[in-house]
Amino acid sequence: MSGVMRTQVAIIGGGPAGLLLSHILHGNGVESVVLERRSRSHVVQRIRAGVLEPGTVELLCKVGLGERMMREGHRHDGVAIRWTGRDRFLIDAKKYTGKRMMAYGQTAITEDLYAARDAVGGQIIHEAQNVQLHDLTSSEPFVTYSKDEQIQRIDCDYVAGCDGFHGVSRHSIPGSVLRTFEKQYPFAWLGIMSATPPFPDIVYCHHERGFALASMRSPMLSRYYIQCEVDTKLEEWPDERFWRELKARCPEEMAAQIVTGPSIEKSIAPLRSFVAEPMRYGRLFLAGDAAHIVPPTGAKGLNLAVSDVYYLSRAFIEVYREDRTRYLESYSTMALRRVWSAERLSWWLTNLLHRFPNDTPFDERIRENQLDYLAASKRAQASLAEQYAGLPFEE
Ligand code: RFL
Ligand code: PHB
Repeated sequence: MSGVMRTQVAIIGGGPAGLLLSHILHGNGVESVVLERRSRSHVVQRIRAGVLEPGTVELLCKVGLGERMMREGHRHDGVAIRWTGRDRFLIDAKKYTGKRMMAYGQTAITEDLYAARDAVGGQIIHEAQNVQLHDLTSSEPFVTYSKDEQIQRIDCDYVAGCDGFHGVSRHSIPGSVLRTFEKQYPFAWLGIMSATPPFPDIVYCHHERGFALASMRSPMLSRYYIQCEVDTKLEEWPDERFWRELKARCPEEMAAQIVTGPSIEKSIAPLRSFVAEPMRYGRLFLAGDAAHIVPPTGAKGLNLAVSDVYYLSRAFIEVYREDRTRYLESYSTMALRRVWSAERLSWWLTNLLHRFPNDTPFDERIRENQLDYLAASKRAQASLAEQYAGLPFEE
C-alpha cells in the first residue's frame, strides 16, 4: 500500500451525480474525494443528456451552478409530439405545472461542475484504476484503487456509488441482498450532433419507419436521433443517409425546415430500463445510473441522478450537522419511489412513440388511440405534463 488518505465521503465516479454530490457536500462543510476511472477530457467530452426538468434547474441554481445555464440554456414550455396525419401535440409543462423546461447539455453541466470543484480545490482523482470497496457493513469502510502503478487507500465514513451503469459499486452489493429489474428494448438510438441551427422545438416524431427526435444544445448546435436496429454499425450511416432517414420520419413541413450539415459526433445508444434495489448496502449508497437506467425517451436519466443526489446530500448533511440518520435510513425508499415513476413514464413514452419489430396493426391502432385520447383530454395532458416536468422532491 503506497498511500492512505482519509475523507468523510468517498465518491466513486466523476460524472454528473458524483461531481454534484461532492459540490453540494462541500457547500455544507462535508469533505469528499471523487475517484474517476477515465480522464477528465473523456468525461467532459461525453455527449449525453439535453433536457432538464424545472426541479433540476432550481436545484442547480440554488447550489450556485445556474449562471451559465440561465444565460446559455434554452428555456421552453414543453416537448412536442408529431405524428403524420395528426396535429402537433405539445406536452405542455408550462401550462400544467407553471414551470418551464430547459435544454442545456450534460457536457455543459459537467464543465460547470468541474469549474466549481476547481474553484475551491475539490479533490477529483482521475484515471483511478481497479477501484474496490471494502468493509461496507462496518463503521470503517475503505476504498482502494491503483494509480500510476501504486495502490492507494481512502478511509471514509461513507461510500457514494455514482459510477454509472458499468461501475463497480452496484457489483459490491452481494447478490443475496440486491434485486434487479430489467427490460431491454429491441432497438437503439442513433444520434448525431451538428453545427447547424436547430429546429425551433424539441420534437418526438412517431412514424411507421420508426421514431425520430429533434433536439438542441445551442443556437448553432443541433442534436438529432433516429430509432435504429440494435446491431447497427456507425459506418453504415454516413451523414447523408442519416439526414434522409430523419426527414422521412418527420411531417413534411417539419422536414423542410431542418437545416442539415456535417455531423460533429455520431453514436449509438441501446435502450434499456433497469432498477437495482435497494440503493443502500451498509455504508454504501448508490446514486444515478449506478442504480437505474431509463430509455432516453422521457429525458429522465440525468434528472434522476440529480434527484438522487438531492436526497443523498441531504442525508449526509443531516448526519454531520445534526447527528441524525433519519434521511439516510429513508434514502433508498424515497429515491426509489421517484425512480419508479420515471421508469414508468420512460417505458410508456418509449412504447407510445417507437415501432416494435413484432408490432401488429392492432398495436398501431392502440398507439394512435392513445395519442388521440391525449389530444382530446385535458386531464390526460395534465397528467403527462406533470410527469414529464418531474414530480416534486419529497420532504
Ligand atoms: P455517468 O454519467 O455514467 O457517470 C459515471 C461515472 O463513473 C465513472 N466510472 C468509474 N469511476 C471509477 N471507478 C469505476 N469502476 C468506474 N466505473 C465508471 C465513469 O467513467 C463516469 O464518469 O452516471 P451519472 O453521473 O449517474 O449520470 C447519469 C447520466 O449520465 C445519464 O442518466 C444521462 O446521460 C441519461 N440521458 C438523459 N438524461 C436526461 O435527464 N435527459 C436527457 O435528455 C437524456 N438524454 C441520456 C440522453 C443518455 C443517453 N445515452 C448515451 C445513453 C441521451 C442519450 C443518448
Ligand atoms: C437530447 O437533447 O439529447 C434529448 C432530448 C430529449 C430526450 C432525450 C435526449 O428525450
